[in-house]
Amino acid sequence: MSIVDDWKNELNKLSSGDGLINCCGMIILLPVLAIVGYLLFLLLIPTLIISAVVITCFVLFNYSKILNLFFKQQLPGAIDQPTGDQPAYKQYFFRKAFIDLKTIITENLRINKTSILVLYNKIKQHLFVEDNKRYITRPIGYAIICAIPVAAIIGGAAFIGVTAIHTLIVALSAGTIIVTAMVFRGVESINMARWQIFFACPSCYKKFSLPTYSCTNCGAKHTMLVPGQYGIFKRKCQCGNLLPTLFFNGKNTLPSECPHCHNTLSQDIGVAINVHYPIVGGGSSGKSTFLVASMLELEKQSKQGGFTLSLSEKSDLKAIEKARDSFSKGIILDKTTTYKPRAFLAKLQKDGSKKQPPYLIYMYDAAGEIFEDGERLHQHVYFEYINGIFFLIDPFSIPVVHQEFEQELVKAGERIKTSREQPKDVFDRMVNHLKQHKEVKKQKDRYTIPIAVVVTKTDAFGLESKITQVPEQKGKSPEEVSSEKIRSWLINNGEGNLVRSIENMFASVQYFSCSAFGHVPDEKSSEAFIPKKVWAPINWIFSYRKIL
Ligand SMILES: Nc1nc2c(ncn2[C@@H]2O[C@H](COP(=O)(O)OP(=O)(O)O)[C@@H](O)[C@H]2O)c(=O)[nH]1
Ligand SMILES: [Mg+2]
Ligand SMILES: [Zn+2]
Ligand SMILES: [Zn+2]
Repeated sequence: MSIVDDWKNELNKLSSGDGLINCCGMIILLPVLAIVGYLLFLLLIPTLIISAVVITCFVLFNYSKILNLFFKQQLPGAIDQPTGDQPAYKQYFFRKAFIDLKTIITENLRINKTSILVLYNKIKQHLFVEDNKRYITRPIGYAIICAIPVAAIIGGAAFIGVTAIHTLIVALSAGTIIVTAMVFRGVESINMARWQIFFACPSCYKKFSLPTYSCTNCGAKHTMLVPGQYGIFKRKCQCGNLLPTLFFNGKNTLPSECPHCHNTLSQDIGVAINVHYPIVGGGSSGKSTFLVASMLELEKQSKQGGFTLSLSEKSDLKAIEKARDSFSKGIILDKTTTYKPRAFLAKLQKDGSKKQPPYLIYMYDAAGEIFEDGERLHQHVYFEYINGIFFLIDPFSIPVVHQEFEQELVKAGERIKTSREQPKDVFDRMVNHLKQHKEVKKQKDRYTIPIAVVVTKTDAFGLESKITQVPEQKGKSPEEVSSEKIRSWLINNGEGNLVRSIENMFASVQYFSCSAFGHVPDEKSSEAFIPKKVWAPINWIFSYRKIL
């Protein structure tokens, strides 16, 4: 029997009887009813309050119970797993927190619902029994039943409140983490920009925003190892290994590769100030030999103090060791030593400048003939970020000079191999190529990057003394005088057009002469090669970026 039927029966029982009795009954009943009603009303208010408090306490108690499970990591579905585009675990507040929040809400709802049902049943059991206390217990029961919806609303509000606070904490924490991560990312970007550091691949020459890093434990590839959803300072790899996300805590010590060509990258890329210099010249003008000689010169200079030189790539180290050996025996470098599809990397750390990052010099062996070939143009993409050019001129590729030494050259044979390409042709092709790279800065129509024009192989036929025989000019530094002399020599030998073109296109030009070998190679002699005047153009170009 329902509570309402029960109530009707009571009324029916009270209202049975006839006229007068009924009337008397009513007279007695009305004040009684009024008193009962009043008592019920009095009862209802505290009942409402008590029930609301009890239910709110229930909600909070249930929430704390679930929270306890959460802290003990016994929540259902507590197992975390790697998600997103990185092989790593997202930071708690970016994945797990939301799963936990959902679990906490559903669990809370379930427990609260059960609790209310239990309460309702208890009321029914204890307050609606057919005994002689029923005139007291029932009104209390009814009062409680009336209070339940009100209490449920208050309890619901408490539930929503608790959940909202929880959600807010999760959202705020996630927000704080993202902001902190962005700050650290920003600091590192600003630091890189301050030193003009960027990522450039020495193999495919493409610029990129971040290398792909590999986990030292499982080898998983992390394409976006930066502070963020996966962690601020460290991230947990799929294997559980913690990986640093910033350079200041050792990110660059992780194995890394170029995101385009997947070639391995040196640890110094991204943390050293990178500067890029192509060595441009026609085939056999002496580029590869000049590159090797310049490295040996750098090594020699570093031994005299002022800076430390280190080669970060194994292949470069091997090439230099082989070259050093050849030079010490006066043997011409073989093609395998001089063949260089990758940029040569040399790291220079100035003494006493620990606050400043070291310099990472990229030297490119830029064969002139490649400029002709459209398909291989991509091989020169580094032209967009070069800091200077070494433009090599094989003196014997100048028609006038070639003619002058024709007989000697025939006699020398392979000992003095000459370039077949005229320097002007190589220069024009290079400039055409440079024009395609709009990023290369210009001022008043002239490129601002310095160009060192280097006449090579001056050991042959007493060329060095011939060049320096040009009359001296007063009031200039030895370097300027030397530059003037070489410039005049070029003009006097029919390269006036080339000189004018160079000076029309570049704002900073200096002329140099050198011998990468120091003397004409001779198979019968093992006299060591000691590069002559190779240092001057390097020193001059480096001065534009204050490298030394
Ligand atoms: N005499 C002399 N020969 C040189 C010098 N530098 C390079 N060569 C020779 O010139 C030829 C071409 O040199 P290489 O460096 O391979 O030129 P690349 O094709 O421009 O890389 C080789 O036979 C070298 O031995 C130099 O300073 N003196
Ligand atoms: Mg070469
Ligand atoms: Zn690459
Ligand atoms: Zn791993």
